[in-house]
Amino acid sequence: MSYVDEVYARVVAQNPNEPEYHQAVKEVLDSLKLVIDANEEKYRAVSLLERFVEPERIISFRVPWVDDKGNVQINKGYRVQFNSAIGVYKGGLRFHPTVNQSILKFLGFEQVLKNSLTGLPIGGGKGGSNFDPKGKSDREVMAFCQSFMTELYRHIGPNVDCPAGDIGVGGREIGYMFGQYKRITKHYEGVLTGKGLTFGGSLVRTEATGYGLIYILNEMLTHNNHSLEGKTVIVSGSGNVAIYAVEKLQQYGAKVVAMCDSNGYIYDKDGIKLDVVKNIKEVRRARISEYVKEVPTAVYTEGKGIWSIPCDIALPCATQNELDLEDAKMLKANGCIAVAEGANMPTTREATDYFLENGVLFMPGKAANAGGVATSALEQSQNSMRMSWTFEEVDAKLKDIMVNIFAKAADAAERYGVPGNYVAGANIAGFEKVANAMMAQGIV
Ligand code: NDP
Ligand code: 2IT
Repeated sequence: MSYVDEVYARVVAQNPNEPEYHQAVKEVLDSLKLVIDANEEKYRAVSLLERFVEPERIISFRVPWVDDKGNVQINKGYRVQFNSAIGVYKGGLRFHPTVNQSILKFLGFEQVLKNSLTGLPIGGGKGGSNFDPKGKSDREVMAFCQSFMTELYRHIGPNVDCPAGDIGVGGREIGYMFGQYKRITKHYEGVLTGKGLTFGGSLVRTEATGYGLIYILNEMLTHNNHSLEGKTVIVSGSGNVAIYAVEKLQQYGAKVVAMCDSNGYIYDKDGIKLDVVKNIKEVRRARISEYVKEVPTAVYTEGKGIWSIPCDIALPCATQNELDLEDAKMLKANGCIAVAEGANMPTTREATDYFLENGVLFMPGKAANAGGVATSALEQSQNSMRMSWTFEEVDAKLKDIMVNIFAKAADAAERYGVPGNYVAGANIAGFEKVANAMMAQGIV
């Protein structure tokens, strides 16, 4: 058995019932095969791959809090500190009822390679809770965040581990957690990113993942003789990533015709009115179905099905495994030329392979959505310097980082004889830096 297959078999045997984690590891190891085979003896001698797939540490704790009716609620809390070879653990916190160890390990594993690709000195981690912020009052969300941080604070710090937002964790939650961290530790420091602008947040962090996605998409299209101008686009989700992807797409002259949430999707043939979506999602925290009340010419459909709408470009920006083989075939049949992942692992393995084998340009999440964490790292830098850069300065750095990520993925794909395969390219380029740092630091 090859070294890669051996390590994958070991991951499956030692981590039962963790399908998302298996999926992420398999995709990465498969595309690293060429690199690993070329260095097999060197890596085997120090069990590099076995260490690469094993989180350095997983912290798991209970989160008790009291709801508005006076009932005691208990949730699970986690932090996966995956790999610190190239920097302080960095990665988001997800609050969603589906959160479990498998999902956080897959996200932490992806984060290690993503953070490496940014070129910035950040290690990889991920955390969160099965708490569902949906339908909770502000006070309940605050009570939960304070309790969560009362345990988490002892495991994090600006030179230890620096969490940020993800699904269900935005500016409101980061604010409550920052307040509690400061209260407990008496340290005013950049321990979380995505903070409000009045207390250490960075301009562009809110927009960064969505904007970065479009910067790298634009780069991929340009290199393949296409452009965004006049293209019809579907963006799934209607959260932080989706909203700012749509904003930047519209600035580039593309037309977004569909968005969704977990209940259903909207189709607006005239182009999505983003101010309406922002008001529904960012202000009222309501459902996307409300859109058709304000734009009666649009259509709302309950349930899945967003990928059945014809488009030139598809950007999955909601959650893992939201686009499967059937969807991929439908997109291709309808003329889709490019897919870029705003979310983490939104495309199933079968669908990814289908795109790659059928000439659809495909940019994987660890490259495509790295603009968020990259701008988080820029926030950390500003906090350390006790300075803040202007919107234009941060945006220019973000654009540069995304252009560089494209170049790294494209170059690694070329070097290993799979030109245009940005999945392999991103995995290889991300891995090379981490592996090099791990080799240099000995058996730790
Ligand atoms: P938000 O919580 O802001 O938005 C998530 C969106 O996805 C919502 O519209 C939500 O709908 C939808 N969604 C979530 N779960 C499901 C589901 N099971 N089925 C269908 N729709 C669903 O999260 P973000 O926008 O921050 O994150 C979206 C994705 O981007 C995630 O995969 C995240 O890991 C990734 N990401 C985020 C970054 C960031 O900076 N925020 C950085 C890099 C990646 P509903 O409201 O109904 O739940
Ligand atoms: O998946 C991700 O990259 C994020 N949720 C952002 C992490 C961060 O530290 O900004």
